[in-house]
Amino acid sequence: MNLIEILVKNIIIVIVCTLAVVGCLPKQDNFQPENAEIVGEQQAKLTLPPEVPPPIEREDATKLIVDLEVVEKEMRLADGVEYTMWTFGGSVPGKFIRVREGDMVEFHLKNHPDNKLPHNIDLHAVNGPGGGAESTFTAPGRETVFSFRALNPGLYVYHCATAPVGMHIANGMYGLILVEPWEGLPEVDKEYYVMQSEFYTEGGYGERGLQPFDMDKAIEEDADYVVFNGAVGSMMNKNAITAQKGDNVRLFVGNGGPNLTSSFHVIGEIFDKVHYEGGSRVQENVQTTSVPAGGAAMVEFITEVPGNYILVDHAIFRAFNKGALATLAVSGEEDENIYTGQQLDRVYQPEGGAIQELPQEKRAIPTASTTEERIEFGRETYMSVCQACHMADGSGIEGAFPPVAESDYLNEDPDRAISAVVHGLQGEITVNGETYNGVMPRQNLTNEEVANVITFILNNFGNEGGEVTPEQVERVRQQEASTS
Ligand code: HEC
Ligand SMILES: [Cu+2]
Repeated sequence: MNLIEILVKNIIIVIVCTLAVVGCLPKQDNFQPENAEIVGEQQAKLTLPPEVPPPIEREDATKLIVDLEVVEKEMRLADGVEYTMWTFGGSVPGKFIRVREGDMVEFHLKNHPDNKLPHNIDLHAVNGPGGGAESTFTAPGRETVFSFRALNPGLYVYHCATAPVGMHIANGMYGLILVEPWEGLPEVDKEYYVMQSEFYTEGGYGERGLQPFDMDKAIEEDADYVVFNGAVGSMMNKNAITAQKGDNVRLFVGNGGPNLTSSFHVIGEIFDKVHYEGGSRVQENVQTTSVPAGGAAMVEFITEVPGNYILVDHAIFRAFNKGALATLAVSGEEDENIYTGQQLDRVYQPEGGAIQELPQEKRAIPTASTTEERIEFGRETYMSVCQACHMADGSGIEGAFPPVAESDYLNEDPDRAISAVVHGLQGEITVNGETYNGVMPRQNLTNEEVANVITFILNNFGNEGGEVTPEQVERVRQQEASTS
């Protein structure tokens, strides 16, 4: 009786297994990507950051053709700062590639004839020597092709691996490829592509002009810029990424390095889910996730409260002094049941109450010869130094950073504004009838730069106009710091 029972059981198991392998249902447990039948072929749709191609809806695995062109060109790194970027697809980071587990990816790497150097590609999603690098060494004016089966679902970095590898990566040659699991990722409302990386330039942060790559700084890991999506402010103001209150947002976060690990954080959000290291496991309720150089993570969260959420590398000097800031703007109705008041306060003043001085750093700045020039140079200083707190339109942040737009505090006595910049400012002040009691750190700017930036503010944002000279700044600098 026992024997018969066992026999029957085994026969049933064998039948069930055979059915599953034959594949009456694309069941996840039995899906074998290497054996998935390839049906037809398709051109992959690639996207520029911060956009992500739509989820894959196909029934079958397919031959997916990816065309990626390397383009070397000058691009904006910060306001007034250009850099010769080497790009995958014309952008830094390179175009986002979305494939599905089981697909046979036919990869075409094209090196534009105007380029100066050979390049290749190492996709971390590839099982095979060099992740494809060995098969894709491509001289200018040539195209190479290789194919790989997408075996491991996850989010992967790709990068150039041509010697000197560090230099090719430092010049912008990285991006993300998503291998969607066969059964797909859970549906969300918004998906964005965010990739951190550093730049090493001969001039310091903000120094104008076309900046060459600095190999010594790169070896020392002494980055001048740490940025999201290839430039300071690439996702701020009118380029901010957006969501509606209540949206489930998924960020595909990568780190191209070449050297630094990102402490990726969104100020005022908690990641409900993190596919840490871009893999299959999910951690829940995470504040900051580590994204190593050459690594990635998928983070998901629901936007409960409207407002601006700032993406940072929480190695915080990188955020406020090297450019690692981006904005997610969430629109919708307030919900006091979840949140009221004091937004952003803790992070903009992480070191507490004392006035701090920024380290001395020399930079070459041009001398303004007209008021117009002063305003123009001042705009650049404002956008690189002041906007982090006072916002691009001068509106400030309620309860934390006073507006410099239509500011009575400023218009009544520009010397007070100069003093705030050269000495720092703390203690209670009243701006347009609102009380602020924060700390503005002393800014390490030359008299010329301060004159420029205050003149810029006076002549913008609905203020009353006027010009501040470097001599006036020097006079205020000699006075005591005002602690109102
Ligand atoms: C780290 C954040 C931060 C940065 C960067 C910053 N400020 Fe401020 N600023 C503040 C805070 C906070 C106050 C209010 C201080 C207080 O409450 O005493 C303030 C006050 C001011 C005021 C006086 C009040 C008003 O709104 O008119 C002016 C003018 C001003 N800042 C200009 C600037 C300029 C120009 C820059 C750039 C060169 C700059 N700030 C950079 C935080 C900042
Ligand atoms: Cu390259």
